[in-house]
Amino acid sequence: MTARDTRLEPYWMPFTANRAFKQAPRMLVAAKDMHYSTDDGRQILDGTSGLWCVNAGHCRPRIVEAIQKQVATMDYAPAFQMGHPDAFRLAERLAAMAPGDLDHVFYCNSGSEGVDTALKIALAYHRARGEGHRNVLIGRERGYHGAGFGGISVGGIPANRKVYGNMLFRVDHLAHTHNLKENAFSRGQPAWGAHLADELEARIVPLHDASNIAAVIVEPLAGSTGVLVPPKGYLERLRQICDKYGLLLIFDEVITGFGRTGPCFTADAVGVVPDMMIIAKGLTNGTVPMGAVIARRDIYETVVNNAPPGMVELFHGYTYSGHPLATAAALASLDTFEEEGLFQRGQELAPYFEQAVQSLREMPNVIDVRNMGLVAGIELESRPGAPTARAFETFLKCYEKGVLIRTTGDIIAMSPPLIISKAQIDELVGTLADALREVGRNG
Ligand code: PXG
Repeated sequence: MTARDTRLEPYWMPFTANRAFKQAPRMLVAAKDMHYSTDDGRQILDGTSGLWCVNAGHCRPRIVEAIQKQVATMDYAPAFQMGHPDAFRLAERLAAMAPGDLDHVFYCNSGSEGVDTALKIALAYHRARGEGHRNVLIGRERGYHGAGFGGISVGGIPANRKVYGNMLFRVDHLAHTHNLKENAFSRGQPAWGAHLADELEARIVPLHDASNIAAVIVEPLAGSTGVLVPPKGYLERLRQICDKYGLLLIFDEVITGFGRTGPCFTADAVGVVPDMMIIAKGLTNGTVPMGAVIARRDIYETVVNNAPPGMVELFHGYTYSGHPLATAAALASLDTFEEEGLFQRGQELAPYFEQAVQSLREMPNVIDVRNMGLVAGIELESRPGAPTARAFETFLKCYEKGVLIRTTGDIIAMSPPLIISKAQIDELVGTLADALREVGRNG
């Protein structure tokens, strides 16, 4: 039986136009390094690291072997009131990699669960400090924090609000930082926009009163809503204001972690230490689902030391927290990143990547190109009356031509594995340029 013989109807696909897909499916059947193979025998250059997660490239031997070995040795270990050594080893390594005194790691299975976990830890922390009234959570417009009710509430995506409402009602949002008039075609962090952080102090703190606000959560670089690169000084300013009013600052580094914007974390790239960091995706190189929250020591100690001895301190966790396959995959992924110097490699390639993607400004309908590290967003002017059509046609054309990109609205995102070569950057960007020209001819 080939993939083509498979009945497609029973699978309700996530974030997918199900009916259109099932009429013209795109099936991937294998992957190696920079490429996918399709069921009709084509090679597809992976310009998106899967969904922003396969940072070291596909089916890397060390990671594959570690997972195979682990599943044959101990398939599962209970996560509550029991441990296994790799969960502790991984926490120690992540603590060493994380900035500042972020040195306690709570495991979950996805970015969405990581977001829920961080928000709950923020509430638990303030309660342990005797400030349980601090329960307002501040997100940002155009923020994406996964698909849970917590994440969609602090997130800022209108389509989520429209269908699911805003079920965490003690939330507010900062304005997003996207501004084409001021920042179009910025290379790296835009110069304009640090002052947008001042809204936290000027509007949000006075409105809710600082004594009621638990935390501010932002993606240091917003990925899903179109690669919004933080203006210079913006995250620094958020940090200062959070410090001034006792608000926790949470960086959602689900997309930006593990070398995407340069160093391991974007917190490092901008020199800002948050109070908690959410990671997932690249943590296991996309192989086994895993997320985690890394919290500052004081947060852990405050919550833990506030509970009576012998009692569970944080009423939270998942059956698969620290799953042995995930910890094995994560340890092997960190080994691969380290042995191959992949974060360094990404940083060295970034100027070449920037030069290549910025050349796309000459293509039809392109109204912005933005980039940082090995991530780029190309914004197209929407076709009148048909928003998203241009970008999606471009995606389909690229796929026909053997290149995988991602689109959101009329924005194209590229986030290739850090093992990409210069020739492959040329192929990725060259193919996209051809596709943009062809789509431009359709109007
Ligand atoms: N936070 C951020 C910043 C994310 O980007 C999540 C949380 C949720 O992670 P999980 O593992 O629950 O999906 C994400 C996920 C895309 C795309 O192409 C982005 C994500 C997922 C799938 C596609 O924009 N981000």
